[in-house]
Amino acid sequence: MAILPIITVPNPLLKEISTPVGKVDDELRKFMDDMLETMYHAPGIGLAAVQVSRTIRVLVMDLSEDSEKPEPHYYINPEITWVSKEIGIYNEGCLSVPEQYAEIERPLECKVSYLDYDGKAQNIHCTGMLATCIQHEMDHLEGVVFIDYLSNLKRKMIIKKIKKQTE
Ligand code: GNR
Ligand code: NI
Repeated sequence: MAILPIITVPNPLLKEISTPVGKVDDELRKFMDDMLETMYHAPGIGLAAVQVSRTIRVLVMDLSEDSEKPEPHYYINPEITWVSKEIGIYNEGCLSVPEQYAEIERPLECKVSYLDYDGKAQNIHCTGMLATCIQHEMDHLEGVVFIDYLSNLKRKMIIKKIKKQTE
């Protein structure tokens, strides 16, 4: 396993649309294990492949509490098939926007179809933190980061701060 470097805004890769995965094989599984290790190390609760510089439609997530045993989840070629009319607000962060947080509105619930670690098709109904996190991660696959929902001024200020931090 390996810890991969996580890219931060304004890296132009974060604006790319990720490509569907053709085949769930051992090379992909090894990469997803590295993504998971990178996410735990950060630490974070989710990670999209583009955040470690690979523009493929793969997400990893673990929403278990620190005290519980780990519950890794892998989502390959995920698609949102339904969203609720009800909207929720959550104070979101992102490993590609370090130490910056903002209240973001999203549908409270959604349904997602995807391939799992074994390449098997799955369908889930997401609520709570899972719904928030999976929508945040799926935005990454479309080249969208949560700060893209903020005003131009707020976004510019955040990018300026991060440029200073990473100089
Ligand atoms: O670790 C993360 N925490 C988080 C908190 C609120 C809403 C979304 C997230 S996802 C984020 C990890 C990340 O950047 N995934 O892309
Ligand atoms: Ni993120």
